[in-house]
Amino acid sequence: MRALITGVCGQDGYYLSEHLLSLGYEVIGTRRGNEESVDVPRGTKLVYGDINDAACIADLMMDYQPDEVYNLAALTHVGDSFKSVSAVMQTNAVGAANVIHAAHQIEAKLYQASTSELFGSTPPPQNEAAMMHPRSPYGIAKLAAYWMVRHYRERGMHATNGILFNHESLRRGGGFVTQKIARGVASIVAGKARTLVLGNLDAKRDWGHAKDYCRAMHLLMQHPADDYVIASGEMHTVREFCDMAFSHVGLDYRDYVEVSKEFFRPTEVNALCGDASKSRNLGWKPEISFKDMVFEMMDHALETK
Ligand code: G4F
Repeated sequence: MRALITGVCGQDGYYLSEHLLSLGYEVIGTRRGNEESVDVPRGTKLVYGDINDAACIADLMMDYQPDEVYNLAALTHVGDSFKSVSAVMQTNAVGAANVIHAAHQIEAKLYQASTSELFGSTPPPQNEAAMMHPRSPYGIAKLAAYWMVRHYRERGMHATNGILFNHESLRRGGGFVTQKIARGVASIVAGKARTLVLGNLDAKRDWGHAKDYCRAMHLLMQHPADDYVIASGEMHTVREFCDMAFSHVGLDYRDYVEVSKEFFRPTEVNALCGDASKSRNLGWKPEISFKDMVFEMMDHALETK
C-alpha cells in the first residue's frame, strides 16, 4: 500500500507516517520549503508539494498513484486565522478542494483532517450529527472542505472526514496553548522567565494524544467512507491544564500565570467535548490519558529547556 500525506512535517504527519510505515506502507510526504533538516520518520519519502497549486497536486497523484491520500496540510492556528482570512480560506478550503479533486481523478481513498472547530458554538457533547456553527475563519474554511468531502462522497468517492478534537504531544507547535504552557513552565523552572501570559483560562477543551488520534486516521480509512468524531470524551479548562502542569514541578500556577487581552480571540469556542461512540464502535479507543499526555509534554519541555 502506498500513502500520500500532505503536511507530513507537522505533528500529525509525523505520527501518521510512523504508524503507516510500521504497517508496511510506502509513505510519500509533501514539504513546501527547502529546509536542510526536516523531522520525519525514517523511511518517509519527502517530495515537494503545495496544496494551493492544483497542477502540482494533480501531478503528484499521477506520479505516485497512492492508494490512500491523507490531507493534513493546513493553516492550523485558530487565533491567527482572524488575522489572515484570505490565506486560511485559500489553504484550508481551496487547497483542500485541490487535493480532494486530484485524489478523485486517480480513484484514491481520501482522508480529510476535519476538526471539532466545526461545531463552534454548539454545546457539548458534540457528535457527527451535532449542528456545525464555526466561530473563526479557520473553522469556516474547514467547514467548506468538510462539505467538499461529502460532495465527492456523494459522487461515489471513498472520502472520509475525521472530525478530530484537540490532540497534543511533545511534537505540538509552540503557539498552541498546551505547548505554550509546557514550555512556559519549563522556562520558569530554568529561571529564564518569571511569568506565563495567557488568554482565556476558562475555555474548555477535549484534549487527547496525537499518537492515538493518528492511529484512528488509518483505521477510519479501512471502513466505509463517512464522517467520524475522534475524541476522548473528557473536558478540561485551560486553567486545569495550567494547574496540572505547574503542580508537576511543585509550583502553584496562580503565582505565575497572568492574563492578557492580547491572547483572547474576537469570538471564542467556549466548550468542546466529543462523543466518539461511532468510532469506538469500529474498535478505536484512546490509550494515553490526559494526565499522561500533560506529564509527557512537561517532561520533554523540562529536558529540552
Ligand atoms: O491550543 P489552542 O490554540 O487550540 P484550538 O484553538 O482549540 O485549536 C486546535 O484544536 C482544533 C481542534 O479543536 C484544531 F482544529 C486546530 O487546528 C488546533 O489544533 O487553544 C485552545 C484554547 C482556546 O480556547 C484559546 O482561546 O486555549 C485558549 N487559550 C488561552 N490562552 C490560548 C491561550 N490559546 C493559545 N493558542 N494561546 C494562549 O495564550
